[in-house]
Formats: sequence, structure tokens, C-alpha cells
Amino acid sequence: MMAKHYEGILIGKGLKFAVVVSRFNELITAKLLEGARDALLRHGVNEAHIDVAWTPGCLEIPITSKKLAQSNRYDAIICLGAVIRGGTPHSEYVASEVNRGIGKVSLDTGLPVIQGIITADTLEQAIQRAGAKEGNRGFTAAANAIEMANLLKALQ
Ligand code: INI
Repeated sequence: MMAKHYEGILIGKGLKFAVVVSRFNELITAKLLEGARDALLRHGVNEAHIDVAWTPGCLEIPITSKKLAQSNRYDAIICLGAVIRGGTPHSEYVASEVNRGIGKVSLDTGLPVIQGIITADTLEQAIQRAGAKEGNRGFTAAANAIEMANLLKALQ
């Protein structure tokens, strides 16, 4: 007997998303938001089914995504931010708190809450991951959100 495999398809038609994006390092996060919107729209998500919430920094992303997840209005939440180590002594703390928080919200609410936070050593490295040499982390986070929303639906 063949094992049954479940997969999330990359078709966003009919799905609803909230994007939580941090203003801190807005130069980078605005590009992540562009990448995420691009991925959602080109995978068939309706423009009217994308809501965006801005937070002051990454640390405020988990509570904001929790509020959105609890509204039951979305199939997945996409979290976008940039933590740049250079010159910020507590950046390691910020990065690990955000990751832990996002994971907790996802498990607590049962909704895919996708981590699209860049952790970079330098601004240059962050730019490379926000639409230059290394692609756009916002785009991949949005594609992962579509896949996970569909996977969880398939498993229901
Ligand atoms: N917020 C970020 O989004 N990225 C950072 O790199 C960062 N650093 O390194 O300080 C950062 N700090 C602000 C933090 O997220 C909160 O907004 C602030 O501490 C107020 O709670």
C-alpha cells in the first residue's frame, strides 16, 4: 500500500493573508513587503485579501500577529522585519525573541505564522536578501505562507 503524501499547492486563489511588517530598518522591510505582495499576487491572491499591519520594530511583531491570528480572518500571517547586527549590541536578543515569539503564536493559534525576518551582519548583507543577489526573503516567506495555508487545509 502506497503511503499518502500531503502537500500544500502554491495557488493562492481564495486565500486571505495578513502581512506584519516592521518599520525599523524600513529601507529593507519596504522591499520585503514589495516581494511578499509580488509573490501573493502572482500566485493568484486577490489584492483585497491582503491586509498589512506596521509595527515599530521586530519585537512588536509577535503580539501583532497574535491579534491578527485570533481574528479568524486569515489563512496565514507573514512576518517581515530586519535585524542588522552591526552596531546594535542587543540585536542577538531581538532576533531570538522575535523568532521564539513568532513560533509560539503559530503553535498557540494553529495558524501558519511565517517567519520572514532577515538577520544580517551588515546593511549590505540585508540588501542582498531584500531584492538583490540573494533574492527577496519577503517573496519566499509569502510563497511559504501559501504552501502552509494549503497544506493545513489539506490535512483538515
Ligand atoms: N528592531 C528591529 O526590527 N530590528 C533591529 O535590528 C532592532 N535592533 O537591533 O535594535 C530592533 N529594535 C527595536 C525593537 O524591535 C523594538 O521596536 C523596540 O525595542 C521597542 O520595543
